[in-house]
Parts: sequence; C-alpha cells; structure tokens
Amino acid sequence: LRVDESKLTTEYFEQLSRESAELCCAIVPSSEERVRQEVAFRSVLEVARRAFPDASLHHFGSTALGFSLANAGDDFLGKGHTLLEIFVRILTHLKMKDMDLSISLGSNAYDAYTPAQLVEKLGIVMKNAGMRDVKMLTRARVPIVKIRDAITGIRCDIGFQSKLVLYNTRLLKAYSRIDPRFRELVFIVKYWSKQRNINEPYFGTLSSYCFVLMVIHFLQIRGVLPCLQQIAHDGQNVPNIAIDEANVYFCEDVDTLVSSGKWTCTNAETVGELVVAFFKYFSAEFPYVHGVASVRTGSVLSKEDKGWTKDRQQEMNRSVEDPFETTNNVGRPVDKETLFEVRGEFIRASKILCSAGGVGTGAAYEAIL
Ligand code: 3AT
Ligand code: MG
Repeated sequence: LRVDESKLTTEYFEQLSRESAELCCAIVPSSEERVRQEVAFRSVLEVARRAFPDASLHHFGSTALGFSLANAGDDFLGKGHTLLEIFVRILTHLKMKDMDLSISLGSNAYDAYTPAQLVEKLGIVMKNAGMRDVKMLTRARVPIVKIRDAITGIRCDIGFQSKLVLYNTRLLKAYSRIDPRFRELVFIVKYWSKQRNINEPYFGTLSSYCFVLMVIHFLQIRGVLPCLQQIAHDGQNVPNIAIDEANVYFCEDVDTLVSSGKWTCTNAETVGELVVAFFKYFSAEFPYVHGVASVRTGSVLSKEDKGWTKDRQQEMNRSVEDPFETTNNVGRPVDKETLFEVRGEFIRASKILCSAGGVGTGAAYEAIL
C-alpha cells in the first residue's frame, strides 16, 4: 500500500471530522425509536413467557448500547439530499436496527432441550401470538428466532445466549463513556462496513461486534482509550469474577477512573485524523500473519502464544480475540475468499482517504462508502 500522506492538510482533517459528526447525527436512533424498542421488548417477553414461564429477557448488542444505526432522522432529511440518497440511506438503516435479545431460563430447561429445540419452541409461540416474519435459524452458530413485532414493526433476533453477551455489552458501554470519539468512530466504521457489504458474518465477512473490537483495540494502541480489564479498583490486583469460565472483571466505574486521574488521555487527535489512522492501521500496519488484536490486554498478542494457527490463509479469521472468552476468534467467519474482500476494502478506504486529502475536494469521507 503506497499512500502519500504528506499532502493531508489540517483543513482536510477538519472537514472529515465535520462530515463524520454530520453522518452520526443523521443516523443515531431518535427517542421515539427507543420508546418503540421498549414496547417491542415487553411484547417479546410476554410471549416468551407463554413457552417458558420463568423466562427473563435481556437486551444486548448495538440497540442496547445506543450504537445502532437507526432511521435517518429529520435532521438528515431536511438537508437537501437527493431522493436517491435518501432512499439508499433509509434502506440501509432498515437493515441496521435489529434488536438483539437474549432469554435466560432456570437451569433445568437447558437439560431438557437442545438449543435448536428451545428455538423451535419459542418460534412456535411467536407465530401463534401473531408476530410477523418468524424465522427459526436452528442451524446458526448461535441458534436464534427472528421476528418482527406486530405493533412496532421492530425486528428482533432472540436467542438463548450465554450471559457473556451481557458482560461484553457492558464493557463496550463503559468504553463509550470514556471518550466520545470512540462512538463516532464506531458509527463510521459500522456504516462503512455495511455500505461495502463486508458486515455479514453469515456470508463469511465480519460482524459489527468484530469491527467494534477492532476500533477499541486501535484506540487503545493510540492512547485514546485505556484497557479497562487491566485496571484494578484498588490499584493492586485485577480480581477474578468467573462467569462461564471467563473472567468478566473490568473497571466499570469510568467516571471515577477519569476524575481521579487514574486514566488521563494523552491523545488529542480529531475524529478525522483517527478515521484516517484507523484505516491505515488495519490495511498496512496491523501484523495479520502473527498478531492477534486483544482488547483484553490492550495490545497485540502473538498467535503462537495463543496457540492459534500461523497459516497465512487464516490471517483474518484468527486476528481478533474476544475480550472475555479468550478462545473465541471473533473474526472466525472470514475464509480464504472473503479475506481478500475484507482486506481489500480496508486498503481501498485507506487509499481514498489519503488521496482525497491531496485534492482537497468536498465530501471526502463519503467517497469511501
Ligand atoms: P448491528 O447494529 O446489529 O449490526 P451490533 O453492535 O448489534 O451490530 P452484532 O449484531 O454483531 O453487533 O452483535 C451483537 C452482540 O452479540 C454483540 C456481542 O454481545 C454478541 N456477539 C456477536 N458476535 C459475537 C461473537 N463472535 N462472539 C461473542 N459475542 C458476540
Ligand atoms: Mg445487532
């Protein structure tokens, strides 16, 4: 990858930051959207209890975090975009607002049913209760029922995931409270990945979750975010809080962390600078062959130490470690064919971002979408 960065000007980075802020403003969920989510949550819980009377329901993933890219807001619609632009965006946003829900049951239920049977039983009550578009994905890595709530029209993915998803959602939330640049970068990267069709784990590309971990890892390396799993409350040893054989401890009280001065950010880069650096990092700098991006340690680990393969074909799919479940390769869906597609998109974005700076044209950021 050859890019000439010497021509990138301060004005260019300012423009990128401005465009990023505008894009985020256009796609953050409105408060009305949140109310509708709450209504959908309650109706799913009510129906699930018909099949599993002791069920409790948990909201995780982007909609729980406020990271979802929901309906284009009025802000965006009022800004003189063409009808085609608006149409494309709305289509994209519609794909983006699935609510991730997880049911937990008394332990006996897990002995009585296989994961596929749980999903079938849930799917049947959902259909009988008049939920729309009910699909049971019994053979997915994590079996789920997909539904569209009849009243609100909100789509939900409902599964019986391990509690770890609730902890990793909380971890991401804590990071989002430390530095506002994190959330903006996540919006941009997620939006870009969906526009470029490399955000479909089911078709061998990466999940949003994987992209978010890549953003955190990058910001840790860059000194924008600390490593919350390595900071002990007492300043001494990191405790072990075991859930499903993982240590789920992390420093969640980020307000105290910042106000006490235990964490001081030394990086003053703008969002525009970070966007350019992010794409450069994952297209040219990250050591895919030997390295693993580890949010848990705030560093790049070696594949050898982790006992993960060094096979070149496996570069991407062994490169991102789950923060809690350390044997989980979050990049796993990527295979030989899609590896080139995903890497190619990073390289393309990086090249465009760096060359647009030289030309100084408008809408620089839009060019990567
Ligand atoms: P979308 O807005 O739905 O694209 P999201 O942020 O909700 O993005 P995902 O749907 O990819 O992200 O994932 C939702 C949550 O599911 C995030 C995490 O708690 C869990 N999760 C997803 N993939 C994995 C994985 N490979 N390993 C562990 N947990 C995962
Ligand atoms: Mg999701």
